[in-house]
Amino acid sequence: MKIWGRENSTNVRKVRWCAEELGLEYELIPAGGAFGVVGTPEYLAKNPNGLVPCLEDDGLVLWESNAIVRYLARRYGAEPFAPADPRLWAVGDKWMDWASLSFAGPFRDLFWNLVRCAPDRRDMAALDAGAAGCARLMAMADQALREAPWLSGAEFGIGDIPLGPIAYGWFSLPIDRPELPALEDWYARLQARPAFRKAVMTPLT
Ligand SMILES: N[C@@H](CCC(=O)N[C@@H](CS)C(=O)NCC(=O)O)C(=O)O
Repeated sequence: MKIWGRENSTNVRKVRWCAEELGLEYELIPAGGAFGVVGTPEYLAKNPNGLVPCLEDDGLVLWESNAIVRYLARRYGAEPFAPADPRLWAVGDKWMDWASLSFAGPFRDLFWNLVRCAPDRRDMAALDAGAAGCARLMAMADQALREAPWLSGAEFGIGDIPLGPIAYGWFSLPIDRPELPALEDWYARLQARPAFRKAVMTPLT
């Protein structure tokens, strides 16, 4: 199994974390950002988006991080990580799509301006809007985590994966955060997982 990507990418973190949770062996091929590769004809033939991550496994080439997580869970996972009940899949799917679609804009605005931008080039309006957007969305996750221990329900599952790397960034950034006890408890339980520490808690750059 091969995964193209860079360790500091939120979307690559998801895929690596899932692979680590499942105990899979894979080769991480550095790509994206300073590594380049993503613009080469060979890479574009695999992933025409020119983005990371990209997976190759047993003849299958797959891009889109959530699709890769679902594939790995279905192919290599077992209960409760990969539940047989379609209703449990649906709960995980909902949080996966929500974390990716709703958080993409606010988290990018917050993270890029704080971490990847020189201080004198920061767009403070975008940064503030991103911080407010992330806080509002995290409060939604906190509410859900008051009702069930995991976003996936009673057990840890794929629904928890996409928010994990975003939460790592959010809890690590030097920003004001609202008090969200259920989310903090969930994040503490993520940090206790060796797979999370290995694949997600890499330097924030
Ligand atoms: N929807 C895609 C988004 C992929 C994406 O935006 N990847 C970013 C890194 S998080 C990327 O490739 N950026 C360009 C680069 O690293 O060169 C997915 O979830 O896989």
